[in-house]
Amino acid sequence: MAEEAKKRVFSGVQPTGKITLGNYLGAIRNWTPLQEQYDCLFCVVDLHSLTVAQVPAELRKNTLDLVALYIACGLDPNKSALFIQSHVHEHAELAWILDTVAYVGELNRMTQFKDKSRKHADNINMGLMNYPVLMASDILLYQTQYVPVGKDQVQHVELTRDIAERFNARYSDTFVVPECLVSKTGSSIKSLQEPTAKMSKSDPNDNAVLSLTDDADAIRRKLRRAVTDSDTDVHCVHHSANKPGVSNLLNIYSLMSGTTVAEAERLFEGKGYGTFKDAVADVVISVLQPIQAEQKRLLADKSYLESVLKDGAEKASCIAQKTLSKVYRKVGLIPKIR
Ligand code: AQP
Repeated sequence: MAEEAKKRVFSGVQPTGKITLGNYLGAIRNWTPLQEQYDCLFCVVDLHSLTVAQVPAELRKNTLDLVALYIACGLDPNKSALFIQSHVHEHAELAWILDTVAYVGELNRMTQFKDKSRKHADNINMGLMNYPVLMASDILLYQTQYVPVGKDQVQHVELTRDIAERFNARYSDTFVVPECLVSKTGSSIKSLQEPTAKMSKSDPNDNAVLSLTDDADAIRRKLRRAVTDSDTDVHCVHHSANKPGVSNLLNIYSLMSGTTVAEAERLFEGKGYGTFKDAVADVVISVLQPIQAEQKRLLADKSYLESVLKDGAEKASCIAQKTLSKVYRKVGLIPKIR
């Protein structure tokens, strides 16, 4: 009997700055176990990052740093295709076709577009509005079944489903309609300074963000300064609206140590915030230090990283070409004469 084809998983992170603990717990860390079961493609979505102003040299550095970080976090190039979005030109080409299927009204309603338009009022470019269409292209190009993302990206995956269904209804069955995989616990890590807002790598307040490359001193300092509450004891209901700061730290502690939030609460019951924050720092440092060492080692081996990226782009291109030529045929474009 023929072996059943593995279902496909696609996800990516933008190289827009230092990768945060939110990106790690909401996305990258959850990708690693999926490699055993699915046909996985993980991408550094550099084209997306151009929707906000980037310094070209920094973008190049951030992109390679992120590739090395993926591997250091446990993504295995022998199991998954690891590649850079701009190395597979079909992403941008399919996005153009999908642009003719997506409606301005629905793009206008996207929360991220509204947030980023507010934050970058001097640069509300078409790319910022089109971001979800490029993301739909990333996903649909690979006939993806599952998209593991944090909560903030769920709206975009839902739009991707709408676009896929609309295209399929208009031109006959073409795309797999993907589903979100959102982890129950790490899907929304909050800012250390404003714990009702998400932790974001583009946050201008460095104290609000735990970056995966922060050294032990920085991690401890930022956690000590993290906003908690006026009480002195830790006894919070998880995700309590009254104690979002403590709730966020308990969530981080539990995810990084492998205990449940209830166990963590019991452990710190009656203890002051100072002891609690130091314990959170200890566990964050102990998880991040080996990742940082491995990332550093990989970055020193440029030819290895290049070979990973070459293989990843080849594998991705193979699938992408098939989907794009099918799409071009369906919409009525004449295939190139070879
Ligand atoms: N705070 C978070 N908690 C859980 N998951 C998160 N993700 C982002 N922030 C958190 C998830 O990380 C993946 C990659 O995100 P992205 O780089 O594509 O863009 P983003 O969602 O806009 O992330 P940032 O950090 O906020 O980037 P900037 O500041 O550049 O906009 C996604 O799966 C996302 O859900």
